[in-house]
Amino acid sequence: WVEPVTPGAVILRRFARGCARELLAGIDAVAARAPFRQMQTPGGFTMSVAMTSCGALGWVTDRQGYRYQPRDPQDLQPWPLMPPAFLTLGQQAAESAGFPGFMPDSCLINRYLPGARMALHQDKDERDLRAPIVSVSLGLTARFLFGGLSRRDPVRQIPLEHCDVVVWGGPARLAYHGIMPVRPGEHPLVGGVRYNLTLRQSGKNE
Ligand code: MD3
Ligand code: FE
Repeated sequence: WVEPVTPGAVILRRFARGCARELLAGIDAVAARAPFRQMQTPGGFTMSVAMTSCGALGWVTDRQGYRYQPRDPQDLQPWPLMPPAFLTLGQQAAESAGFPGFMPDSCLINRYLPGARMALHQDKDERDLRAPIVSVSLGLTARFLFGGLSRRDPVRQIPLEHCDVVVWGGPARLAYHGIMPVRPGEHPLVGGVRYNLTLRQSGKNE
């Protein structure tokens, strides 16, 4: 079922149910080549979320700043190819939400162990902010924080559960958002962890 969040954003509850195992196999395949790592923020803090990427470009952060780059900074190799199941799901979700022609060139994979969180932020490192972002939650439930276009706008908490897919586009694309610390638990398929895939069109398309 479809749950509107705000203009431009919809939650497709359980949309990934049919492909969860394939997505998890894709995560394992990517992580075998480009392991999860906790990156440094430009301010020098270590992120509690561990990340890796696949596709033509991957999102990285270090003391130099945030950016997308074609190679993994750990081994200077190109990022792993995007698993076909990621691309198919992302395109189907975007289309269902009213964004046909979504061509993601990057998927950031976030891994949350208990206690990991993501502070309120905007995603604005992508070159074309007209393209939506598709996010897929797997494993432990998270309390997602959703604010407005200003950091001072009120923040809502929305639970995101296993196989929920959210499409963020239009006026929601630059909204502040984050994740509360993940609580310990055990998911029958995924174990004691939460994964989030975010499919992005990070470079220029045309
Ligand atoms: C709203 N990830 O990777 S997904 C991120 O669950 C990120 O790992 C969170 O925020 C996570 O940048 C939240 C939901 C999400 C992703 C991108 C958005 C919400 C968004 C972009 C714009 C607005
Ligand atoms: Fe984000």
